[in-house]
Amino acid sequence: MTRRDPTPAYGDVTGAAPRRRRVVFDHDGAPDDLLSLLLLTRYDHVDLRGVAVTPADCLLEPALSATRKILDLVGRDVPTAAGVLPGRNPFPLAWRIDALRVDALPVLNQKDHDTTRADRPAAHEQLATWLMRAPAPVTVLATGPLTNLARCLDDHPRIESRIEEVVFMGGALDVTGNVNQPGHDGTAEWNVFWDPGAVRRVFDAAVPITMFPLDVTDRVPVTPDLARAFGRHYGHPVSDLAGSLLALTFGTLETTSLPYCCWDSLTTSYLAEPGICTFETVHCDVITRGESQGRVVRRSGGRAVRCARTVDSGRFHRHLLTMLTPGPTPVPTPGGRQASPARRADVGPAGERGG
Ligand code: AGV
Ligand code: CA
Repeated sequence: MTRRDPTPAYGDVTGAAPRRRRVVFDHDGAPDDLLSLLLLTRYDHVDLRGVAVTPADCLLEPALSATRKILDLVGRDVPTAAGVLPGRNPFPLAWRIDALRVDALPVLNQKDHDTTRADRPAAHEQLATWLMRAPAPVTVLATGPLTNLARCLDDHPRIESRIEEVVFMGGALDVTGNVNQPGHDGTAEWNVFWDPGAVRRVFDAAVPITMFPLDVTDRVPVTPDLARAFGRHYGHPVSDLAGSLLALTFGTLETTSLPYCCWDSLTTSYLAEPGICTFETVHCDVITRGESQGRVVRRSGGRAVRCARTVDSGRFHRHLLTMLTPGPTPVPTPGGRQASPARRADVGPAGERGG
């Protein structure tokens, strides 16, 4: 398989307006994925062409329902699709049920929603259609496993040339993984572990890949200060939802001894403010069998992947607050300093802001 060098025209890192992108989003329904969806809808320069839900870190039905309710809340008419492909290593049910809680949040149930919408065709088929129909190559943002994309590449090899960049939350390069399962050595990150073969398939494709491994996402845990900052904007649907999604992550440290991080939302922020992180090109491989399955390793001669290496966590927090709250607010920074956001999104109530 030929490999294109992963050097696409990345967004400006100097703070100027990000370039326009067509985006297809494939997420797996955890609170952080749904926060990412909300964030993505606030980016004026992003033309969101479809949202697929992978049934990995969620129960499919409530995650799909919550996805549609979020799009409806912000007045966006974007097609959705249900992932039907299984992963090899299931997520803990205790995490997957979070989607039921999100789907029941009052802010997402201000009116009756149509629950009879058809979910066909399945996400991996729909993905091909979205990519082929777009007038120019599309960014695939994946904050869950790469199962749909991998199958789509197998079934429709022509889509390769329709992909501008794959932006993926996954992997753990020089840090410990977050999989704590019998028979596993703990070196893998969950999105890769769920379907290691899918990551191998995407690594084999001639598409530029930008990856956000645990090395960098470990640096952006959900903090009480960040979650509470949204309370100051109580009454604004977008801020309420953002704060509620963050609140739902509390208790993770107590039950798993690892913090809940802004894994997916940091990855998503790259589309708007790529300068929040710095990057390094790493030659990678993925282990697909045995006790290290799902581990992404450095290997000379391996697949070149652009990996996020450092993050300005204060800037990331300001980004979230700027994009997801309606008005000026003191923005807490990790060092306790106060900084004012550079730009603020219009975060009006449902329907105020069209797609
Ligand atoms: O490994 C991080 C990925 C991200 O895409 N997910 C959560 C984010 O959506 C899996 C995950 C790891 N630890 C978790 C996870 C936890 N404690 N709770 C829920 N999901
Ligand atoms: Ca996820």
